[in-house]
Amino acid sequence: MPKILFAAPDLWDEYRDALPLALHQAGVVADLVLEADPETVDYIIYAPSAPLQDFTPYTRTKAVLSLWAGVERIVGNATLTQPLCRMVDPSLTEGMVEWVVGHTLRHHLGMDAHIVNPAHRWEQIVPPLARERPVTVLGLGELGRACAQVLAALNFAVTGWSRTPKTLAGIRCLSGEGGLRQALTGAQIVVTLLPRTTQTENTLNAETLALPARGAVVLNPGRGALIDDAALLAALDTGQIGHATLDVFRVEPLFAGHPYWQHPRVTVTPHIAADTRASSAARVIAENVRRHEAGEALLHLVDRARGY
Ligand code: NDP
Ligand code: OXD
Repeated sequence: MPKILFAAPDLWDEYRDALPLALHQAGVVADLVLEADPETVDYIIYAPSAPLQDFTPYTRTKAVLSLWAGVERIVGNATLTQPLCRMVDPSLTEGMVEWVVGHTLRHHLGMDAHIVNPAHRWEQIVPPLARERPVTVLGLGELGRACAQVLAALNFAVTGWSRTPKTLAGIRCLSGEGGLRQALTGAQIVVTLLPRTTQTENTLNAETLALPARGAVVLNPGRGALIDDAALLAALDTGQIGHATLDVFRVEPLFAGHPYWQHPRVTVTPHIAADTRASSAARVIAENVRRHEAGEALLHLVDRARGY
């Protein structure tokens, strides 16, 4: 019977029912524990809050299964030699699509002008149709692709950008360093859904923030480090960027007094764009344990060299 160590004790209340149920439904008979002699552990369920940092003693462990999609805090851990799987979960994707579409529509339709209108001004500013609104999604992975596809289904003029070339119906797909300039030039809404790696750090910087259309909106539900904060604040101050809606930050929680809290053209959401929901995430974990025990390939393996 495989032993599964749930290494994120602060999340146990959310998973104490969901995981046994999911394992049962997957037909996996396992010993699910919160503590164990490392040498006896077959699988580790991990989250960034996990106190576990040294994987060296886990000599028998077959895989580390992350409850988070982003793995930047564990992927470089030199003691981790076991396969690492990240979270790819339909509920996470659904949540991200809702956040991105909601905030895109807020800016596309100019909703703020009507929601906060203390002077009761009757000002008929008709927004363009979505087909006339260029939206660029940086990152065409599990989350970026789903967002781009839903935005395209709403008729937005969507461009997507990724590391490797892609073909997606109804989306202009660009890739590589050369494609970034083209992807950003003239964009009116830019969504960042890249992982944090050494290559993606400061993807939006003083130079690249100058490329979108004047007054463009930045939506960042990816990672704080994708944006050079000082460059973004400067671009907001000049009006080159009209608004930034930010869900993720270099240091979280965003500290009181951070310029983003004060800026009139910044909306802060507190890393809630897409939460990992225990019931569906537990099914992803259980399926991976089932697969590995059955000799099938693990799903959602992280490529250490790529960093995501
Ligand atoms: P994926 O790994 O599925 O996709 C990553 C995408 O980024 C891929 O398209 C990849 O290109 C692209 N990419 C990576 N590096 C580069 C680069 N150097 N240049 C161009 N493109 C690059 O990740 P997900 O879509 O699942 O998640 C994206 C991120 O979203 C996570 O890493 C995490 O940081 C964040 N996230 C935030 C949440 C929140 O609540 N705010 C919740 C969950 C995730 P290619 O396809 O060619 O490999
Ligand atoms: C994740 C996140 O990576 O919540 O799963 O940001």
